[in-house]
Amino acid sequence: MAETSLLAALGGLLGRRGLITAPADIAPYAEDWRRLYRGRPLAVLRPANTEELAAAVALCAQSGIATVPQGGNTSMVGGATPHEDGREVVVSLARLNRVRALDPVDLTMTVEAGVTLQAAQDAAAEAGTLLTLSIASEGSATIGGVLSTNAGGNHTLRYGNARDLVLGLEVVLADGQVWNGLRRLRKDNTGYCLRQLFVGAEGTLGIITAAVLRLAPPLRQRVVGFAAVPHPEAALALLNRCQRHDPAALLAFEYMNQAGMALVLRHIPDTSLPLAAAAAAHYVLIELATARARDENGAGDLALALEELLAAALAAGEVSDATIAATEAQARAIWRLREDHAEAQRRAGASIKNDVSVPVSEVPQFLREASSACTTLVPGCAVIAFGHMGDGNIHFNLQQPDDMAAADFLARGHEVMEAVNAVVRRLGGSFSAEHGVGRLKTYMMPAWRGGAELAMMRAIKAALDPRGLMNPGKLLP
Ligand code: 2HG
Ligand code: ZN
Repeated sequence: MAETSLLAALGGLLGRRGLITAPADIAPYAEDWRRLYRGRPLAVLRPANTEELAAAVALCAQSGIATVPQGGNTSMVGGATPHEDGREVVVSLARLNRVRALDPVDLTMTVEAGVTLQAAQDAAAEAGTLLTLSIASEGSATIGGVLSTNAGGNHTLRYGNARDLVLGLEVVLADGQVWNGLRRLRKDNTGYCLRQLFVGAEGTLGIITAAVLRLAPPLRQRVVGFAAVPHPEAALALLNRCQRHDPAALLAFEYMNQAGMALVLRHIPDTSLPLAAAAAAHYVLIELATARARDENGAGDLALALEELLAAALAAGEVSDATIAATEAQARAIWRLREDHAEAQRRAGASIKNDVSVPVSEVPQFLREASSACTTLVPGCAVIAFGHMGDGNIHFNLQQPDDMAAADFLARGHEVMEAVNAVVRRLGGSFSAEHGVGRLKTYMMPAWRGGAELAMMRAIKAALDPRGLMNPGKLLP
């Protein structure tokens, strides 16, 4: 089918709301959040339901047109941005936005791919349950995207990654077939675990249209603390202290350095440091939470527990200053200091991002070695290091030097990422912790996942998408 007849057929199938072809309307779907890539898709498809999407994928396959699924378009690695060749359509899942079912007894919810993570969290909370996944971009990121990238975020140390929440999936396959695997069972040993193939596949094997997610009982107490620490080793000792105190209470343990905090305070309105002392070199955010209520005598009070923990850490020299949020608003303000790092970096100019993980115990060593490697390579650049220290995932990002053009700085990207990756490799870590491989990091796959591992991935790709029409050029080199 020629492109014009394909577009006519897609128009007939999806209707006016379901097909976008005007260049101005396509533009927002053609560029990634970091503005690293700008593609030229043939069209943007906005199907109203799974059946429409399946039929559209079949039509595109007949014409040899590839599909690029897109949720909230918050990828940090260009995973949802089309190429420049005009042989791809973007598939927006935005209209698949229903919570199909929620069962507070089973503790499961069945939710469509286009529902934002925040809307899914809200629906779970309204039913007196908890959807445990939490990421900075949850207001825009969608269920389809967080599953396709196996997002991690703030609560991994307690509840695992997106992958760990998936009980069932519905997927549109490369030829337009629909696989309905929306089972909500905790035990189901019936061969290969197909759903896990699609989680983290970044849309290269099929398009996730709905999922059954595992829920948790709601948290009855939550307390957020914020502390200045003298060095990363002290942060690690504090993490260890929290875990020894009560591993079941720790919900989040996040790290931030001074340069990142300075960017947030400069670029994000209405932010301020909640500590009395002047700026410190390193900060941590600690959140404790439990499903247990405190009893009338105050036993099991988490705020008290955190106060004692921080006092002991202060005495041991692990902490130089600390505060505990007294209200919901204060807790939210502390979390904003951490979660607005990405937005602050975007407003500040060009950045090179390394979403890496190392064993938790190696985080201090990693920070030291990677910082010295990068500042040697690009003198004057700011090291913006922050992230999910409790699970070993650090966002080791660099900000362009004041006296360097953005393009010149970004041209050093590969070199810088290789220098960071060399440290990560030495410490037994991963070059892609939670954002995925996308388009940015495909070239790294052979060096990190070569041999039998990459061969198995290619075999799976060839079996499920023999013509290479599912998000081509992403994940696999
Ligand atoms: C976060 O933890 C996100 O805020 C974004 O994963 C990290 O901008 C980044 O590198
Ligand atoms: Zn993160």
